Amino acid sequence: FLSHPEDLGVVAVGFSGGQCKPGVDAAPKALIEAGLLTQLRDELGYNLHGHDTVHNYTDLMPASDPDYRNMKQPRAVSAVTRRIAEQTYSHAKEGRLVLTLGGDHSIAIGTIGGTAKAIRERLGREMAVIWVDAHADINTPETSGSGNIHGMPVSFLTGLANEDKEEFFGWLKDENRINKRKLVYIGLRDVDPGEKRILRENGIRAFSMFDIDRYGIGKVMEMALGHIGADTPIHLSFDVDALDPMWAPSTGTPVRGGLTLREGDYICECVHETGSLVAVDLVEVNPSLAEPESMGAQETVRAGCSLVRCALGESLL
Ligand code: 6HN
Ligand code: MN
Ligand code: MN
Ligand code: MN
Repeated sequence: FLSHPEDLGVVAVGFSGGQCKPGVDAAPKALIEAGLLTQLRDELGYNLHGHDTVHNYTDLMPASDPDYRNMKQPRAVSAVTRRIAEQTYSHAKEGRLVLTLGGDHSIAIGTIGGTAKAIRERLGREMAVIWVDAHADINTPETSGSGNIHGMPVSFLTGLANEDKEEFFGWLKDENRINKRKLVYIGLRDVDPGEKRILRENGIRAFSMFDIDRYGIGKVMEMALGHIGADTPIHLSFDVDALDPMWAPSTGTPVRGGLTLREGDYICECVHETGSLVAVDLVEVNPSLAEPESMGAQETVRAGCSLVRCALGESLL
């Protein structure tokens, strides 16, 4: 699906407005300083594009941003994700693999919105999304208890949440949306009651930690990729909190009982192995949440680097 599979479009997103804890905007810098992009270039052989800037989108910040339909900072998140969608779109339109380093998970409205549109235009295809997360992030503004938009991106992307006003995600069109039948979750263990109802009523395929314990990660990946079907472009959106806090403690909404680092890497390796990967997001690394002496921030950054390298083919012999 990629015209130049060795060309990698990088979007480094220093944005934290989809939730309330400062620090997640510093993740791209931390990941890059840990050597991630150098490794992708020197060890994995990618030609990097757009990697020189960490975007903070300050020019898009509204002077005032009161809640709307229960959403916190809706104008900022809408404007920033709209810009991100333009960025991922232009990389994907060139046939590049797109890597987005978040940032909180609200940014997936932009990353997926942009690649979905480019894949439709270039290939005439609907892309699939593999969402790896402790959470389902499929609250509508009305079902959300927190009002944090990082808990809502999938509802906007699937059209389960809708809004006409431009400044509140009204810019999202059908061409940006994904088919809920081509969406698969892996790693869920903290899903809100309203989200469970949405998953059930819409028949959305989800593999929780229960399924991973029952079947093992090997079988779960077989079933997840089987659901998507061979030869379908895949966007992988990986929330680092899918990993157990033992491996990724420095994140805004940690939940115990998660994936081992090895299981996370395996998910990424399997997706790479399909040859159908068109975009990867790594989100919710927040280097300022762990106690400095615990080394938790460094551990989380290292885990994030490992996931990205595996998704981009490090494990191939
Ligand atoms: N994430 N379901 C909770 C909420 O606030 O809607 C948590 C969301 C977490 C979002 O981790 O990307
Ligand atoms: Mn090329
Ligand atoms: Mn998430
Ligand atoms: Mn999460």
